[in-house]
Amino acid sequence: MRYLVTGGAGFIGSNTVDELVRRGHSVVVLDDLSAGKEENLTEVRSKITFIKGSITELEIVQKAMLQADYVIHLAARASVPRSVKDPIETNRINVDGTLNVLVAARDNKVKRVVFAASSSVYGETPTLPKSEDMRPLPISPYGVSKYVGELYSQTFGRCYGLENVCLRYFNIFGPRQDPDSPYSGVLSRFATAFLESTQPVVFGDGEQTRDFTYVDNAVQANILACEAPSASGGTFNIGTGRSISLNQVLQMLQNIAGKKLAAKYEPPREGDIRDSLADIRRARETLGYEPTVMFEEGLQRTFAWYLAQSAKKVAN
Ligand code: UD2
Repeated sequence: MRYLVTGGAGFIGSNTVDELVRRGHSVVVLDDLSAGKEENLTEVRSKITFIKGSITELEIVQKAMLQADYVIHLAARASVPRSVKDPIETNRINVDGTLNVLVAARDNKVKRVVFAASSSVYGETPTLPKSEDMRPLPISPYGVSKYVGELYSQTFGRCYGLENVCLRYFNIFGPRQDPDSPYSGVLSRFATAFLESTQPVVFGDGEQTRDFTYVDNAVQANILACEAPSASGGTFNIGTGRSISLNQVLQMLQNIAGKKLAAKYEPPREGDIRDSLADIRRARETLGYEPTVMFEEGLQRTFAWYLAQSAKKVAN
């Protein structure tokens, strides 16, 4: 099968591409390298087609889409605080860009589009765990942009018969998550703070909770979502079904890294959700999804990866 992975040079994208290549599929990556890195694709570079370009340009998306069977649409401007700072840019990439992907998928008659949605669509709905039949109430422009992406995907199913699946990822982390931007995911920031013995910064009191999900689980979900026979039109939470607070994460990292670091507590971020936890029953039942790497093991693997990366840097 031929897969187009938008954002395929990014963190979740490149991990997905590795697995698709391992399974013998043909893969096209469309990535503008605004967040992704070509080095994430080093191991598979000779086996894939890489197109440097943005989903905001319909012509390029159309070109990348040629002969695709499945599209895994991951290209996005991630980050809640970044969307609070610049909602127009988040909308341009996440909403307009997604619309381009859907139009090109429709025109090229692809079998199915899998859209990377987000747990942020739930916003401050009080009930935990979050289940897909709860009404979304996003509290950040990022959450809105991901919700609109879902609505567009499903509407393309209804209007044009385009098969689609929306995956609400819950805080994915793991190797290749970029730690270098102020908007990077918290685990990449914390892990590198422990490596470099700098102070991890906690926004708020650290008692907020997340269903941190190791990237292999998201990769599994992406591929299942393309293949599962009765999944089209569906929205699925992709998490682990367990959550943990930032303070607990810091405690675990102290044990893994074998050092104690005092965190620096700063005011909470605008647009932040307090607690997040996935009900994953629907993904289990319809996609056959089952998280294979739970949090602690994922954190150990992730820390080991950042450690190896920094050793490589020193060696060069
Ligand atoms: C949201 C989504 C997630 C994904 C992601 C993409 C939720 C619950 N999750 O992640 O599914 O779509 O957006 O960007 O909406 N923090 C610190 N110190 C730091 C960095 C962050 O304390 O150095 C805090 C931050 O204030 C938040 C928590 O850590 O309370 C998680 O932040 P994040 O940016 O890693 O992810 P989050 O939850 O915004």
